[in-house]
Amino acid sequence: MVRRIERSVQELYRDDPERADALAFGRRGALKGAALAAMGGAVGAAIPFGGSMPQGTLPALFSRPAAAQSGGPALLDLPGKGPLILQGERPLNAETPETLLDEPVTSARNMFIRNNGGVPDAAADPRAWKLVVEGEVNQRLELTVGELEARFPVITRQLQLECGGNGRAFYQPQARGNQWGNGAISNGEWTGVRLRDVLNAAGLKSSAVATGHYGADPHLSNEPGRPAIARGMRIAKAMEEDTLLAFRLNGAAIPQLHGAPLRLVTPGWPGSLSQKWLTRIWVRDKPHDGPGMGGTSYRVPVRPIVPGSSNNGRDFADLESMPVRAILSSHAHGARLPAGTRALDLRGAAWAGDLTVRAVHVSVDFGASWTAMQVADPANRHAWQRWTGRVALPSDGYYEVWYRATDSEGRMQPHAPPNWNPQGYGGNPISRAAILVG
Ligand SMILES: Nc1nc2c(c(=O)[nH]1)N[C@H]1C(S)=C(S)[C@@H](COP(=O)(O)O)O[C@H]1N2
Ligand SMILES: [Mo]
Repeated sequence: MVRRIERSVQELYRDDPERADALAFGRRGALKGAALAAMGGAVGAAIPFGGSMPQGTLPALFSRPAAAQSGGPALLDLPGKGPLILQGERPLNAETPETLLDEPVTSARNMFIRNNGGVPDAAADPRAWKLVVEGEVNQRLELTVGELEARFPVITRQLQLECGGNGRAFYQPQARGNQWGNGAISNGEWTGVRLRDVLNAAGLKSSAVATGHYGADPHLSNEPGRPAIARGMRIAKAMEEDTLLAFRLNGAAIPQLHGAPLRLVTPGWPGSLSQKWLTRIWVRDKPHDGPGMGGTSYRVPVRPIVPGSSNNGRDFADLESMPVRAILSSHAHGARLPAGTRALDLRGAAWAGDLTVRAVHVSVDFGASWTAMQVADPANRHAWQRWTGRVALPSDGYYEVWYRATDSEGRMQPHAPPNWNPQGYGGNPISRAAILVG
């Protein structure tokens, strides 16, 4: 009997998770007796805290592919880059597994890759690369990278760069686009000049309300002059002290894939505002309208819409500061630890767009109790924050490490990704990593 349920639960979780859930939890909504044993059979171990497993939530082991599993995701194999999770080859997109984000400063090797078009050829003379600043300015400027560096104060900052669609994979029904988990984030150390200093040198007219950004990457159609993406932001963000025109990453030249020789870094806001291979800033007298603006692009509903409904973006607003999120970098989802392991020393990072992170909590008993982790201050504003902490385990078995950050305004990561939208922006649910001991 138990064996029959066991097999069916495991298969059902794969084929029909809702029925599996109903079968395992029954009418009382709690996992016990034969059903608990069956669930243990399905996850491959006893479940010490099985009594508090929530109904209606797919066990983490079945809900997220583990990189370690056979049939797991394809990995990137490219000189200079780590084994990132391949999301697509044309355009080239790859996500960083959380365990590769264990470095306090993200190496170029481990940075996620997000392209909307092609990757342009490397500039023959990077110092001679030109940036044009025009539009609602008193004086149009044309500056080389060499001139930018010579003329304006050069600063270095650790800055979070997170794709607006990070966490998209958690939306149900599925949202359109790369199915990022939590790994479309980096915290590199960028060197450059402030966009604000350059805009001030050009002189903003009183009509200047927004920017529009252009880069040298070709559109996938190869149509000359057609931008792959050209987004823009409110002038206030452009004038913030951490918004950089960057020409170095981690003390070295920026790799070609990451926007050499000049890119914007607009920390805390959707990564699409960090234009790579930057050639032109167009200062606008109205919100920018390039590809990637308007409709449902990088925009979220002002009032919640029915999940899965089609909507052309009426009553949507641009996603600006990114929501709070934590990653776990010390243990891979699906990891197996030796029998007898009685504590987990956990590490990770957390960030919250323009805000900071006040707390990170971890639960290993399906949310019945939470342990506060130690959260370090950011290296500077807009850098992520590292967290560490220890949780005890009562015995061998199947655990889920649930990790959840709280921002400086008290907002926590929710249980389910909030505010469903067609392109899946802002999905920051509590994360769950399956860990097997013994
Ligand atoms: N020119 C250009 N800049 C771009 C993009 C692009 O396709 N073209 N993609 C943007 C998006 S959507 C993101 S999330 C970041 C990713 O930066 P990375 O590839 O260096 O990690 O670059 C942004 N800048
Ligand atoms: Mo992005």
